[in-house]
Amino acid sequence: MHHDVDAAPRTLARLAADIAVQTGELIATLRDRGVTVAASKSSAVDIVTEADREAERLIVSALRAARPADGVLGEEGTGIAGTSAVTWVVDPIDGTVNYLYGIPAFAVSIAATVRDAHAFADGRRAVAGAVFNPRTGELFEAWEGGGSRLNGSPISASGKTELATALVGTGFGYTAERRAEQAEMASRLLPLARDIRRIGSAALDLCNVAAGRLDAYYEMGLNPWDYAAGVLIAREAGAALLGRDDSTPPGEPFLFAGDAGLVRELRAVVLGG
Ligand code: LIP
Repeated sequence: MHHDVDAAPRTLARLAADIAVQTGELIATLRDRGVTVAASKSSAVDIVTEADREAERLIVSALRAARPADGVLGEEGTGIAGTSAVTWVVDPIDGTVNYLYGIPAFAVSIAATVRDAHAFADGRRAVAGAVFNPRTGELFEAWEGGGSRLNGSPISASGKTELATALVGTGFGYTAERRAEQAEMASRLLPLARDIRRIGSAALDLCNVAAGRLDAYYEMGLNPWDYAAGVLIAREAGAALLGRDDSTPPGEPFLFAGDAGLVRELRAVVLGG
């Protein structure tokens, strides 16, 4: 429990969920009207749409109205330093390429985080969070010590420990150099696991681990907004979150999620150990 937080984590989770659903409805409406690429970021295929930007404006406005002293960090450029112990870390559309192509695997991710130098690579730890996929109507939410829920019902990770029968999620970056490195990792893993899934949204991958739909997930090169809410939802559902080794916090460069024993075996394969 972070004693400086001036609201119960459960209250923060409800706020995150309410704004995530409201924003999800907006991006679904915008998608139905048609979406175009507004700009590219790290590469020609790392894209942002006007919907990303409009959704982030909605999230920031709603958070500032409800909790004006909090900070906000957003994928599309929001960087507000607050005066409270809480910084909101938000991804208005996680799974942007799926969103552009109309593949129904994208989500709004909103996390209330506090400073924690040891929990994750970005020096923050979510105490409450929500991930909402407007296409499936699935709202994942969690708060520290409160467990994880999917549309209000408790969920738990699979607890699978055997790699050979594990379904493993992963993702790939937006530059050719990184994708070549990630391809080598995936090629080492593919013969040794049940199968691999590349769903296209880190937030949904982590929620799938929390719901037992994936036995494990790993990715290299995620940003804090990709994982901030999902790691809390996965952890509160019983998954372990590990970095590139047991003394390195998860996040950037590596994040692994699942049963601790399974993830250590998975990590050794992926990293070529
Ligand atoms: C995406 C992540 C996904 C990763 C993609 C991309 P975005 O975030 O959720 O796991 O593989 O490369 O980073 O760009 O859709 O917000």
